[in-house]
Amino acid sequence: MSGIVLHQYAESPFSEKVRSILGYKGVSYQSVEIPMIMPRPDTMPLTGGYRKTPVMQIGADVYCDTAIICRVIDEIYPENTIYPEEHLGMINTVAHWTDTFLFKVCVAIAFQPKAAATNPLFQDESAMSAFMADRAEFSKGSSELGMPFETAEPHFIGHLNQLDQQLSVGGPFLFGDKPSIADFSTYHNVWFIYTREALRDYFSPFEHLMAWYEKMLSFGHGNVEMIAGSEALAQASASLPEEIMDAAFLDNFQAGQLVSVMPIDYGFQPVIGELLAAGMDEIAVARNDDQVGRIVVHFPRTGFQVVE
Ligand SMILES: N[C@@H](CCC(=O)N[C@@H](CS)C(=O)NCC(=O)O)C(=O)O
Repeated sequence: MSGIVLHQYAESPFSEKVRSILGYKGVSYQSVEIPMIMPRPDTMPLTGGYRKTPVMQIGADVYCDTAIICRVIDEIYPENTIYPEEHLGMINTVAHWTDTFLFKVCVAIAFQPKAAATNPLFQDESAMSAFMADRAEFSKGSSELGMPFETAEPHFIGHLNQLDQQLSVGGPFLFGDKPSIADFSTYHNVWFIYTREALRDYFSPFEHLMAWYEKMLSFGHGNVEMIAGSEALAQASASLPEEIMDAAFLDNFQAGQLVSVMPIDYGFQPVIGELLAAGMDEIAVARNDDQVGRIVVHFPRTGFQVVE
């Protein structure tokens, strides 16, 4: 069986969420450092269009969106589950809110003028305009990531304050003694801001939150071997996708239909393929790629739309 290959880049907060879970679980895996902007010639043959970061590959199976990536990692490495059954509904709700609303808030905080002035990416004018043009293309058709800084800041500080208060009386993690997916979703947002030195003062009043953050940081990134994108593509070419057992179909969809799948919030780059599953938790489509052959692309149900 092929192992996990994480396609990610160092500065990506959602990649940090997955790296941290792989660290917590002590997983050995491979990783491809992808460019921060398009083109990504070693990723697109795998996803067939989806371009958010990160993406996880296992042979010829490709997982898009951390909601499914983290769940699949937990299924493969179930020890110390990050989806404890007694809190499952609430933990997933918190994780979803954090990965959508709070992330939106954090984007506005991270790219405020004070932080942009010291961001290494923005020191080179041509790199900065290439990044802005790339993200404009990425966000086309969506206003989701456009929250004004003045709106975002009170939401950000208010939430840090609530987390700090909770952690001062409970913990050590958000839902008890062990970290859950809610901790990892919160962690990558805090990491996104904390790693920008110009913004570190936001955290000074919150010692309990900082103690929690240090614990989360200490999980590290697991045992990672960096590989070239071409090596990942060769693994996909040499593999066949796993068969999907007991595929479910909600919403009147049927096996074999040609569909288009894309996120509902931003990153409206569709993946077109033959529907293999559209159940409560997962959408899967098969595609044939000229370069790597048959690939099955998996998405979480929540946060995605399927169009005939
Ligand atoms: N819901 C997605 C969000 C992923 C996301 O927004 N990732 C950012 C980077 S952290 C992104 O895709 N930026 C544009 C890009 O990398 O092309 C997930 O959970 O994976």
